[in-house]
Amino acid sequence: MTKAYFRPIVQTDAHRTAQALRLAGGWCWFDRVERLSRDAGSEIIPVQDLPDDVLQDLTAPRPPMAGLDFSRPRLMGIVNVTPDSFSDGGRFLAPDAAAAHAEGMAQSGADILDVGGESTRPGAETVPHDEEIRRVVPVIQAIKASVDTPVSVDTRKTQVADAALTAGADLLNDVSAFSHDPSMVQLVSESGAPVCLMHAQGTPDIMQNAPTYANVLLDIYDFLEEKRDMAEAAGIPRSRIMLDPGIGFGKTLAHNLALLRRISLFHGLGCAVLLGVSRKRFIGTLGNAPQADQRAAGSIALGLGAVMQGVQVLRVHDIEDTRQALNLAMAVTDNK
Ligand code: HH2
Repeated sequence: MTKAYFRPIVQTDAHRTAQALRLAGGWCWFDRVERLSRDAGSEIIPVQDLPDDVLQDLTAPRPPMAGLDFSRPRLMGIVNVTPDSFSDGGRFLAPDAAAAHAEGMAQSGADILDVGGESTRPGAETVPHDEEIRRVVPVIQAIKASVDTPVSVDTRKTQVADAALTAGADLLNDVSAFSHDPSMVQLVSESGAPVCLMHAQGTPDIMQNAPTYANVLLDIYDFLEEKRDMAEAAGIPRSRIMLDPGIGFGKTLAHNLALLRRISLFHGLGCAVLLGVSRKRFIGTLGNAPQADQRAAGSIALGLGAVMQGVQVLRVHDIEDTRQALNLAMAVTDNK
C-alpha cells in the first residue's frame, strides 16, 4: 500500500464545530484532513476517519522546550555574528554590537535569540570551527549575563555546539540536521539539549544550483521523519525535537510556495514546527524588494500565514514589527 500523509486543514474561526480537535495543544483547530499520497492525488476526510496514531501526533500538546511554551506562537530573533550574512552581514560582527542587538530584540519581544557565526546563504563558504567559536561564544555569554531570554546557537558543527552549550546556550539549531557533523547527534543526546533539525538539499555552496524533488512537500516530510526517528533512536525524545522545512535551502521559488501553502502537513510529525522565511530572496522577487532589509512586510505576511496554520516558532530579523503584527493577529484569533 502506498504511504498516506495527513494534512490538517487548519482553522482559527471563532466558531468551532462539534468535531473540532485542537491542533498540537495550540491556538488552531481542525475537523477535516487532506489525505495525500504520491500516486493517488488527494482527498478530504473527516477527523473521525484518521488512524489513531496520526490523531495522537496531530493533537498532542507540544511540551515546552528551552523555556518556550508552545500554547502560543513564539518568535526567534536572528543574531548573525558574521561578515557575510545575506541581509545584515558585517553589522554585528563585533561581540558588543551583536550582544546589544540581541538585547534590543529581547526587549522588543523575542522569545529566544538565535546566535550564528557562519552564514548559510546560497554560495557561502564554510567557516573553520575555531573561528566560529570565537564569534559566537562571547556573544552568548554577554546575552546570558544581561537578559533572561533563552539562546539558541545556529551551527552545523559539534565543537561549536559544545562550546555554545558550555557558554549557556539552551537550544541547538542545526541547519544540516546532523548531516554535516554526524557526531552532533551524540552531543545532543548526551547534553540533554533540545534541537532544531532543518531540511536542506545540498550544502550552502551549491544548494541553489538546480534543486529538484519528486514531490517537494512529501520528500521533505519523509526527510524530517527520518531525522526525527534517527534522533529518537539515539535517545533524543520527541519532546526535545523541533523540525523545520528549511525555506530557501535547496529550493526554488515554486518549492518555497508549495511548502508554505501546505505547511500544516508537518504537524503530523508530532514535534513543534519552526519556520524561517525572514527577508529571504523569494520575498524580494515576489514583493518587489531587491534590498533584503526592505522585506519585513512580506516576511511578516508569510509568518502570520504560517502561524494561522499552527506553526509554533518564526525565526525573524525584524522582531519589533513582527511582534506587533503577531500580538494583533493573536488578539483576534485566540478563541480557546
Ligand atoms: N535560515 C537561515 C539560517 N539559519 N535556521 C533555521 N532553523 N531555519 C532557517 O530557515 C534558517 C536557519 C538563513 O538566514 P540568515 O541567518 O538570516 O542568513 P545567513 O545564513 O546568511 O547568516
